[in-house]
Amino acid sequence: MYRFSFGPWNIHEGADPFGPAVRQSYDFQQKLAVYRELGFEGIQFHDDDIVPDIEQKSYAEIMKEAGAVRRRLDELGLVAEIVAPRLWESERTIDGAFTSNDAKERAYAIERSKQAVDIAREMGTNNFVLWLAREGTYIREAKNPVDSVNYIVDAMNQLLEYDSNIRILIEPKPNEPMDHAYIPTIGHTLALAYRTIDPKRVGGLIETAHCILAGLDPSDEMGYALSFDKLWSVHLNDQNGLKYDQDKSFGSDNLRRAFNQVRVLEENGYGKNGEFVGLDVKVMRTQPRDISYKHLENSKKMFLHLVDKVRTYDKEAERQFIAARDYEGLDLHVLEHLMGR
Ligand code: GLO
Ligand code: MG
Repeated sequence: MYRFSFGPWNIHEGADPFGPAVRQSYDFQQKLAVYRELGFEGIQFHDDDIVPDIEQKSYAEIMKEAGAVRRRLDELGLVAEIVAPRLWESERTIDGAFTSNDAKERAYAIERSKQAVDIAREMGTNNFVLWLAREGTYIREAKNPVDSVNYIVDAMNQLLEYDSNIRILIEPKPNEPMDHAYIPTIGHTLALAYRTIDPKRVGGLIETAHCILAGLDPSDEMGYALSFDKLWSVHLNDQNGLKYDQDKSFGSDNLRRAFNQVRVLEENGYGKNGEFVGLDVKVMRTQPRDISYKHLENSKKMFLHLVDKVRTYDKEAERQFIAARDYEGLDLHVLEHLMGR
């Protein structure tokens, strides 16, 4: 049995860099109702999804509001899967958070992250996600790459020291909003884990689209993390080639690539230690408001259809094709299975 999650930002108003919102917002309580209706149990949170206008509030107010959200989730039978500090929207992190050239801004990023660790504790999760959005450059000369990596390690160490239960899940992404990010792939992520004071508590969250943007295959990236026991969450979605980050519905661009992701997860027992099948999907801007969460429903449905495809796949035939080194035969075997032939 798989458990599914998504973030409240996945139900959105349709604004993009070229045009404003086209749908009225759903408020937080309405979004919680959608989780229940669609059979999702886990919520992926940013600190300010839990406490809006977080920068304007005192620590005591923030913890009080987080406590109230936690009680509401308990009532609804929902759980917080992850908490992530939204470090990329503040006026104080324009040049990056942990890698800003300004020491005051770097200190702010660490303080804000420690506060988000406290929020995670309040929400009952030890999964602390870092999507390192602005830890990179628009032009190479703007930052020192060695110092930048050291700053990220130092920030992680401070967080690991601050709370002995949290574990850090880095969500790598190669670009956007930056031209180049310092931690673009799961390989970079795991190397970083071993430079911290507690490598056991650092792992990864792999997003399909981010792997494709790096020119890599998502199922191989997942396999890499699984071989280290460090795939602690996923953001399944899809992406049509090298362009802006699309966050399409899972399986909608390339069914075979989606099949291979489900296969590597299923065959390696993903979910057996409580990991969620997380989605990070955007609905099309054209979608009417009252059906603007179909992308979530469809992505979950596709995942389950593909679990079925993995379980009914003829592995003995695969073994024979491999033994004969007949990869042309294997290719057709996979395609016909996906086509139901
Ligand atoms: C953007 C990321 C972003 C993160 C989220 C959780 O490209 O995928 O949506 O997943 O902020 O940290
Ligand atoms: Mg993501």
